[in-house]
Amino acid sequence: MRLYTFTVTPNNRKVEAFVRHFDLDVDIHHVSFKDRETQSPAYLAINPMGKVPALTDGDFHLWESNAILTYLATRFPETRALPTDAKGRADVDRWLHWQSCHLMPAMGALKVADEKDVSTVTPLLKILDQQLSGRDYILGALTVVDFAIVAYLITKMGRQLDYSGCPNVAAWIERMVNLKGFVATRHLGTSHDTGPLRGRASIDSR
Ligand SMILES: N[C@@H](CCC(=O)N[C@@H](CS)C(=O)NCC(=O)O)C(=O)O
Repeated sequence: MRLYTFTVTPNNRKVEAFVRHFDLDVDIHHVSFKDRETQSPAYLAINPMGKVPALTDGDFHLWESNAILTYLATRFPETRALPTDAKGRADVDRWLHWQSCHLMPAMGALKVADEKDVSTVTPLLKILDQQLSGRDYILGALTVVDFAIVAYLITKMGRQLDYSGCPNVAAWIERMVNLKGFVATRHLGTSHDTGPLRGRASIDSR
């Protein structure tokens, strides 16, 4: 299996961190979309979207980071990172869709905004905080969901949010960035997860 990735973005880092955390037998191949390597005919044959990450497993080509995470967890069941019962699996899908349909757009909007308005992100973090109450990880045990979601909160923008009103999220982020896979991908990132969580854009505690 080969993972095509460009570590400095959340969608890429979530997958590379997963591979490195569990020492999966996956060849990690860095491609740079900044140098347009993702637009080469050879790469477009793997991912016609011309984006990273992508995974090849023989002649099977898979793109979309969350699909890659669940595929890896299925192919490497020893990770125990993907529940197999119907409700557990639905719970994983719920949070993966939440990440791509709600968290990602909200964080993306913050990244490009001139003035940071956290009113879209705040309710999302509150919901995550409730879910993490009494749990070390989002579904209790460590799953693909933790990798998918934390990758968005340890970007430069994610670290600038004020988590004082979301103590469970703050504790979980610290737990996650100290996992082997995120430590191993830290040096490849830009300013992800350097320094403590700090408040600039404020999330109140109400
Ligand atoms: N929904 C996709 C998003 C993939 C994506 O947008 N990748 C970005 C980096 S995070 C990319 O390759 N951008 C380069 C480009 O659009 O040319 C996923 O989760 O994998």
